[in-house]
Amino acid sequence: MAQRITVDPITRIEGHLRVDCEVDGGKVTKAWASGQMWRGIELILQGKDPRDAWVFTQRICGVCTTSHAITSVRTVENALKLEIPLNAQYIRNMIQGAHAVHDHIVHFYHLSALDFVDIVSALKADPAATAKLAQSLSDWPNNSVADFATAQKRLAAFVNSGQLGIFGSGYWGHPAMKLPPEANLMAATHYLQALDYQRRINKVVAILGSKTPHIQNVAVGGVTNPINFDSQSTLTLEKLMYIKTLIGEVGDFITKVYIPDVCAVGALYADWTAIGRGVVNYLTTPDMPIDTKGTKFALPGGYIENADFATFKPITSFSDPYFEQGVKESTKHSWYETGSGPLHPYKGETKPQYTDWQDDGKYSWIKTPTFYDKRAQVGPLANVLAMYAAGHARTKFWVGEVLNTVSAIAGAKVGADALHSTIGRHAARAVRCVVLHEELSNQWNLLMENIGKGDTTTFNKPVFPKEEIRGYGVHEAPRGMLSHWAVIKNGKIENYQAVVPTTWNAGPRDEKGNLSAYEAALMDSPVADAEQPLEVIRTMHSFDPCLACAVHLTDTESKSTYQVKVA
Ligand code: NFE
Ligand code: MG
Repeated sequence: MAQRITVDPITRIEGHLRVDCEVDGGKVTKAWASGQMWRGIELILQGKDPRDAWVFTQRICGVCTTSHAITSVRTVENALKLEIPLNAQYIRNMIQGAHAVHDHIVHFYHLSALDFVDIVSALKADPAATAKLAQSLSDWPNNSVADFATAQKRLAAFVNSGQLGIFGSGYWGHPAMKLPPEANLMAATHYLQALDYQRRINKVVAILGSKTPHIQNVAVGGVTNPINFDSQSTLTLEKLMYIKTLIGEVGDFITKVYIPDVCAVGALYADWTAIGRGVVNYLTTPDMPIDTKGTKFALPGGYIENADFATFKPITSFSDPYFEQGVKESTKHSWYETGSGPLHPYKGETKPQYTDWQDDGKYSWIKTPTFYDKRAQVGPLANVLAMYAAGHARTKFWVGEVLNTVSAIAGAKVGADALHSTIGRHAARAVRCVVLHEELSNQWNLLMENIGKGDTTTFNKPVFPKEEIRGYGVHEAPRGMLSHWAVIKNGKIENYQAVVPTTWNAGPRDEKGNLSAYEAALMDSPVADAEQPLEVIRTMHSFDPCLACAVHLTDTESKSTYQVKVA
């Protein structure tokens, strides 16, 4: 008989995600993903000055704050057909690159590695054998016997205190945990080291953005960082050199720790390359514009259908009609009025209509976006596949490196098809992280060169016409393609819609009943113990859910903090 599992909320994500599954014969046979809160930021924006929208939209999330800020100003700039000074593009690119590198490191180590790594088992490891294992993977200087012994003592003190704190609800000793104690100690030690490196790269965001989370330095028309090497209150040479140092410090951590760890987890959990495939239409946007008009990019993007590289269609500019015309959102299964069917975001409506949970009806606060009426998966995997299909040299290089390393550790050839999976999403995120890190250095060089030419411009003043204008902004955020859409009249916002990465991946069933990427990825997943659905959590975490973004919308009912219900 089928058993129903409800995990509500899923933890180690942002926001309130509920997942329901029916499990029969040890496998998932039905799945539902649901956003459990609503805030209505799209409605708050109506009537506001478009130059202020970024300050509000940035509050959609506490994680990808920079993403919503930058996307919002791009939206208004697109409506005004405003060109952006090169310095402003480079500074924004550096902020988004540094932010994403921080975000990807945190996601792997702090939000998801413990789905595969058993902290309690790490206490049984031999530090000398752990050092041997780690040194066989890379020459990272902090892989010494002393490093592992010290980390193990810290963990033991924590576990022996009897209060596991943030590690309290992990499924330690679960039958699906397969790493030997040494691999667990290696990863747990790197978990602690990663806390330091994510902080260093996030400093780049704080310096350029004046603070993080929630940067302060963007404006419709550019950025508010005056460039003047002679004044301490501006972006000085000293600050730029410090940024270069911070970028340099994090590079080795990515190539010598993050990449090898993901490869080792991928190889030792090779069965997870066949789980969690889900929706394999992939949508991603080009990003890091390197001209003033948004027509040339450091990083390509586009659409791939049905996991087939041959179908790759690039998105070529920040005003490409191919993207602009392809997006619609359905509310058939969401807690909003349905009206006459799916709507393009310029015409998008946000009229809440709560019905309680209905398996076959409405069951989520998330809307359901489609691209030319098809479901799409967004995120680092989509991004890496599109950059690969577009021939981006460094992406091709790093995908090759990762697949070779995984094959070497696994002792069997692992091909690109393995990427369409739960573990593939982690591998792709690591590839994206290193590619972004390299591009971050390039953007620093471009900025320095441009300032060297005597250009210190960072802002073009926006002027709003009386008549109605509309525009959209896109950005490849850490969790995937983000777009904002605005209709502006007489200098005021008439309509504003955000179609967010987690909205793409986690929206409920579409008009035709097709599953979201989250739901589809859960289908056929093994579940060894319905009371401890670790496998479900692994696949959900591989997407790096952000429900705050997905519904951009406060839970007024208090809920218990963590429950798994098996009916
Ligand atoms: Ni709230 Fe976000 C990212 C955006 S998410 S984290 O990345 O945009 O779906
Ligand atoms: Mg929306």
